[in-house]
Amino acid sequence: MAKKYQNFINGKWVDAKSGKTFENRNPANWDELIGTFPKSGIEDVNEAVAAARKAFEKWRLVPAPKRGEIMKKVGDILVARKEEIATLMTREMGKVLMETRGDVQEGIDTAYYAASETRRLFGHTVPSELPNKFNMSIRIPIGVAGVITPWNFPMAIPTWKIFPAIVCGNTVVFKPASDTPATATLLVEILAEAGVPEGVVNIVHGGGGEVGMGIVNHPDVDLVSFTGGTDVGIKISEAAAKTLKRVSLELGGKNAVIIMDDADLDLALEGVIWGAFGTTGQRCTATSRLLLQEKIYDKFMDMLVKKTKSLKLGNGLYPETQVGPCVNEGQRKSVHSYVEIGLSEGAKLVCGGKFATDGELSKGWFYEPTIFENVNPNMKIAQEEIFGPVLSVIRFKNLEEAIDIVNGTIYGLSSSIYTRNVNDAFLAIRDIKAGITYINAPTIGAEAHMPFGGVKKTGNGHREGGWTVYDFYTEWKTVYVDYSGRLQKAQIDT
Ligand code: UN1
Repeated sequence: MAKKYQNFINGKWVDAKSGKTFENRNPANWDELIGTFPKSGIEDVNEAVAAARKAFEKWRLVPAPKRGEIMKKVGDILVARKEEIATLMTREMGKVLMETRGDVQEGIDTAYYAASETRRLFGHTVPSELPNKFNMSIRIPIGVAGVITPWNFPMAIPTWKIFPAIVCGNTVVFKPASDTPATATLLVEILAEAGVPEGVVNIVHGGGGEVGMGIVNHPDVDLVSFTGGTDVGIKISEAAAKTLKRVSLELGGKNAVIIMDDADLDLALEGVIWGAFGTTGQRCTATSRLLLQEKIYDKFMDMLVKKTKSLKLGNGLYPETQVGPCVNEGQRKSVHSYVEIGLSEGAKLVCGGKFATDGELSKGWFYEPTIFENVNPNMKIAQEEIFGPVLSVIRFKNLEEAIDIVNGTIYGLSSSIYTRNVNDAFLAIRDIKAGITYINAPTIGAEAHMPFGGVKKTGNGHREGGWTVYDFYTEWKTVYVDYSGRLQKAQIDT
């Protein structure tokens, strides 16, 4: 019997008020049911927000280092249960075990960073312009945070949002993607086990329309953090404007790797394969465009196609598997529709381009790793986020032209250049319009203690990760202490 999962509201596991449920199946094998989950509605959201609001009044008064002690425990439990979580995650969304272990590790790193940050959370003290007066600015918690997360990093991304939110003294209503509700539930169980008090973190399962937008529209939710598609991000931003919520958006990408003639091609090959086909291309940081300089074009294409054809698809639990399935039927269809668009635009398909259905693969959403060449930078396959194992290859003459191509999309998340020329590396750092630039490394591989996010339509200016995310989850209070014993008038008593 598959497990029956529940919402967690005010410290209690409960069904959706409507009693409705939805199923979650293994994308590598549809016959395997992971569990059933509550299909919640606005009444469940309301209850979770009320619980979070009530819990906030106590939680905000707990000294930050005490909140940090709980966070340290969360990290320790994640370490102890890493293998169990990674296995469940692979069954639930398909990426290979090595990667799901990495996903949990990102959560562990985020936990320990958050724990240590509770002994900093620095403010500023600055001199006053008046005598016997003291000026400082301090960070204060904001209130109830709505956290809406995608399925491609079912542990890492929720931890990037929930951990800084709660160590700053906020409380959380968490809506995970409906493709990865089991991993999300484990995370909430672990938070409770580590001693996070009731109501501080609540999870409400269900669809984006009802639960997600229910959170965004709720007048008692003060801030929303969302990772997902750009279209949805814009809708969230518009809706949240009505209640003047603070919103952090991590949206699409169309990340490119530039390979210069002088690059170490073996190193670049490994990076491109990992960036384009790791997580089956389902990362917002995935390598989706490959720019090859003229002289190495043919040689690198040969190496790339050979390697790509050798990739082993399969169930991510098997040690020999290198590429797992797409997460669900809709995603695989969408990937295939982009392949059809590429063909109709006149790009040349050099490998892949179809469902992978041999043997055991016939029961999962597998898609062959796909490469297009002769891609014009303006084609749809070179402009739109595909979120699957499809790589578009573009030829260029010089660095200036390459950087123009890289910058020629609406997105600006990750980017990379392979070169041995330090001058070219620094020109790329200066001129590529992206939140992240890698030198001699692929477009994926962000570390938890560094700012993460993008420019242009990849986001709205906030950063996750590192020290920067703490600006999102706190409000500044400015404090003046006048110890002169008389009325001092700023700007007037000069
Ligand atoms: C994402 O793709 O949504 O850098 C996040 C990386 C990961 C995080 C990716 N550490 O690819």
